[in-house]
Order: sequence, then structure tokens, then C-alpha cells
Amino acid sequence: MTETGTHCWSRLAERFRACFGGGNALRFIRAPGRVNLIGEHIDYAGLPVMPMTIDREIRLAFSPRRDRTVRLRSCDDRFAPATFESARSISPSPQGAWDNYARAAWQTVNQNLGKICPGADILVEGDIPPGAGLSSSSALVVACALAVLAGAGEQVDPAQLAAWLAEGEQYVGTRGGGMDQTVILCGRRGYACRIDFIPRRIEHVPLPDSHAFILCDSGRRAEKSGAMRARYNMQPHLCRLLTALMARRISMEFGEPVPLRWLGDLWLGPACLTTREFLALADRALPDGPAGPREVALRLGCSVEEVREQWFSVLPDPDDLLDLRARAQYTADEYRRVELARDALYDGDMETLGALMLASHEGCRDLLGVSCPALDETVEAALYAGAVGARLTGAGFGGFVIALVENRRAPALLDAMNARFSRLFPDLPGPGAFPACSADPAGPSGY
Ligand code: NG1
Repeated sequence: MTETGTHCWSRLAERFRACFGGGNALRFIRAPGRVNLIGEHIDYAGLPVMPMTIDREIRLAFSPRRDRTVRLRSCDDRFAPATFESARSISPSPQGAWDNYARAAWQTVNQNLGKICPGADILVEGDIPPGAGLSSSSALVVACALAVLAGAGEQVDPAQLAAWLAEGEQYVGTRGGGMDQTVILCGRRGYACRIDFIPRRIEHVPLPDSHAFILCDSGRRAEKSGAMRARYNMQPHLCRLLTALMARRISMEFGEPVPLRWLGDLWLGPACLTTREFLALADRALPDGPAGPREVALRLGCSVEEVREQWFSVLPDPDDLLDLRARAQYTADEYRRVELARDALYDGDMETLGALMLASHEGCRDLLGVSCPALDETVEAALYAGAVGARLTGAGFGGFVIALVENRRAPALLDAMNARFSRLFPDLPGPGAFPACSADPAGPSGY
């Protein structure tokens, strides 16, 4: 759990002065991590999701500068110092470099405000485990963006800033949606945050008193760089291909073009389909069984070469056949589960919420292929230790599992999952499990 109170801020201030020297007035910002309760891999399709903030956070001490230089340091020696200039277009460091998140924040704010904001000296610390599906990277982007705005004396509505940063974080090479930045900026302590993207809307749904959410480490890290990034990006890419195929089919049937920006537009946009209609359309629009460029070209009405170039060459393995119906089925199922999960939270029906979480995990495992044995086994272990539901959270491929458990069983579940973690991963730092408590959204802090 995050260390609270004045102690951590005064220690950060001391370290800041040791790094950059004293003199200038210091400011402080914190941005929480998040756990997604349900609605996985559908934010970039424009469909609703339901994450919550957690009490693990990124903390910044910073001092705005008069010039455009940004000097970035971390309390963690694994992250090398970096310096860059604030500009409309900022060239990135090599892929995977941590300072790209700060560069993304500066570039995004500069471009959206239409002015070049001043630089800053920044010292970063935090306790969100990286590569864990808990959004340490978006928390860093959000915290840096708040520092840019503070230095420029500007204020932007949090939901607006989240929309900017959802686009802006694509600077680092991932093609994600807007879930993380939105909950980090607009979440609320004591509530899950149901987020709609079409149109943009946030609903704070009260968390239960009777049950706790516990985060359990699978022991496998999934940094979104290299091969993992390609596997992640394949999912939004598949959604865009589904959108193109379904737009073509529905336009043919309507006899006029039906523009779709996102797959979610089929439900929430001009087509206004029910889920039953969506699945029936998917049956008519999508190749039956694993499809290659030839099957897709036939349905899109363009050449095999064009399809190979636009849709297959960017896949981690361009020779792979795609099961597009599985992706459509998963998307429809998960959309429905988010609706049901919100109702279950309002009704205090935690058995139902648990069952929905488990079904969501199974969909991620069987239909999307974004789980892995370490995550599946951690879900199993959590259920065995008394959880009413458990699932991977975030992009997948590793990281943490979120488990739902009755309060009176929470201590036993924590003990069991911590013991399992130390037994299986004696060389990894713990804890293997800890309670996910909701937290305040990102903002200025002080002592
Ligand atoms: P994490 O777990 O932070 O890598 C990613 C995306 C989300 C969402 C989830 C899957 C970013 C910044 N985040 O989250 O938008 O698509 O995967 O539900 O790309």
C-alpha cells in the first residue's frame, strides 16, 4: 500500500534538492495506478469498461523552469536520467525507454494547447509494479501532463485531458484505448468507474462493503515493449479489421454507406444494433473459420495484395490465419458482461459479479489468447483459496490477477496467495498479493 502522509513527500523533496539543487519552489503531484474490474480489450473498440483507481501511485516533485528544458530523474536506479526540450514535436527515445512517457505528455499538452509550454526539473518515484497490468505507464503520463499544465499556469478539465492523453500515449507505440488515463484522472475513492466512450461519460458505481478486491501477482511480467507490444497491438488492429468488414456488409445491406469509426458504433452509433443483431451481422460479414488475406479480400472487395499489405503485414506473424468470429463473439460477450457487472455492483450481488469476472477471464484466455499459464494458474489458485471470482486485469500476457472475495475470507486468501507466491517465485520481490483499495484521482499534492 502507498506510503501516505507528509513523510514520503518531505523525503522526495530532499532527494529532489540532492538531484537538482535547492532554491526553486517545489510542487508535487500524485497519480494512482488502476485495476480493471471488467471490460477488457474493448476500450479501443469504443465500448464501456469498469476499472477503479488503486492506492499505489506515481509521485512527482517538480520545479517549473523558465526555459524549455525538461530534466527527468527517477528515484529508481533502473531508470536512467533523461533530458529533452519541450516542443510541438518531440523526437522519442528508443522504444521501451521510460522517458518516452514524459515526452508523450509534453508533446500532447503542447499540441492540444497550441503553445509550447515551459520545461521542468522532475524527480519521479512510485510503488506501482511495472509490467503488471496496473497502469504504471499511464500514471506517469498523467502525472507529467499535470506538471506541464501547472508549469504553464493552465487548467484543463480532467475528462478532456484524459481524451488528449489517450491519443497522446500512442506516442510510445501502443495502440490502446482511453480507459487508463480516464480512470486515473476521473476515478473516485470508494467507487468503480464505469467509462463510456460513445458518447464520453463517467459513472461512479459504489464499491461493495461486503467484499474486497485482492491483487495477486502471477509472477510473470508483461512489459509492453518488443514482442509483447506487437501482441497487444494486434487486438486493436483486429477490431479495426472487424469494423471495416462489418461496415462493408451493413452498407451493402442498407444500400448506402454506414460510416463506422469504432466497432462499438454498431451498438452505440448510427446502426443501433442489439447484441443479437450484432452477432447475426458478424455471421454474415465475417469469414467462417480461420481466415487469410484471400478470404478477407473477398469480403472487403479489394485485392489480396492490398489486404496483405494493410491488414496482415503488421501482425506479429503475418502468415497467421485470423479467427475474426472469435474476436466478435468475445467483444459482444464482454460488452454484455460490463452491463451486468454494473447492475451486480448496484444490487450488491457479488456472486454474480464473481461469475462475470471469471467468464471474462475465460474469454480473454480462449477467444483472445491474451492470457498465459501463469495467469490461468493464479486465477485457479485464487478461486481455490476462497475467491468468488478472479480474472487477469489489463492487457494480459502476465501481470496481476484481480480476485473478489468476501471480507471475512480476505485474510486467508491473502495468506494463501502470498505463500504460493513465495514458494513459486522465491527470487521475486513481494508481496505476492495485496488488497486493491480505491484511491483519489490524480492531482496536486503537498505537505
Ligand atoms: P495496460 O494493462 O495498462 O497495458 C492496456 C491499455 C488499455 C486497455 C487494456 C486492455 C494502454 C495505455 N492501456 O492496459 O487501454 O486496452 O490494455 O483492456 O494502452
